Amino acid sequence: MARPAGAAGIRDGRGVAVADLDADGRLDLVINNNAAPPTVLLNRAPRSASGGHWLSLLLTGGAGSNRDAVGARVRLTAGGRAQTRVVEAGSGYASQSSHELHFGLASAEWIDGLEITWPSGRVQTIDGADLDPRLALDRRLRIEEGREPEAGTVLPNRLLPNRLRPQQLAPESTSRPMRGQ
Ligand SMILES: [Ca+2]
Repeated sequence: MARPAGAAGIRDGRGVAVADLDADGRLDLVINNNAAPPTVLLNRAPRSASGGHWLSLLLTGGAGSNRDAVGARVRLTAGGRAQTRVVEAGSGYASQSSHELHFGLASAEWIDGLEITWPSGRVQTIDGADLDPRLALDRRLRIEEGREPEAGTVLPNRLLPNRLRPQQLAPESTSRPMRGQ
């Protein structure tokens, strides 16, 4: 799929990291190249007709856990489906993906619930009914161990350093779903 997606290249790629660099709900790629600048691929896939909703969680561990919450497991239930993600470190060669956990929610309009198993062993459950609807969809949300998400924990919709934007951002109007430099 690399060529039709616009992600094929002749550089000597080594590591690859996954992150939603512009926080638009579509996961992007950074490829670490040997003796060459990295390749940044921004995902420009059309928004799904099913809604394309998403939620991204950045966990902060408390007492008994590491601060980046590496090893935490999140089970999210929405739209009649359960998804599980784990905060990982060192999952790729010479690269590190974002610690944020990305959940694709398709047409789901709300979160039924979250269950977080922290590295400390604490199991934290969050009822979707208790979640402010402004927090629950199409957002980056920070959750601190043992605390309920609040309005102030919504993160800015931008991870990409401004200095990268002029060279690396593909125009929104591109017809290809992914485009590289
Ligand atoms: Ca993105």
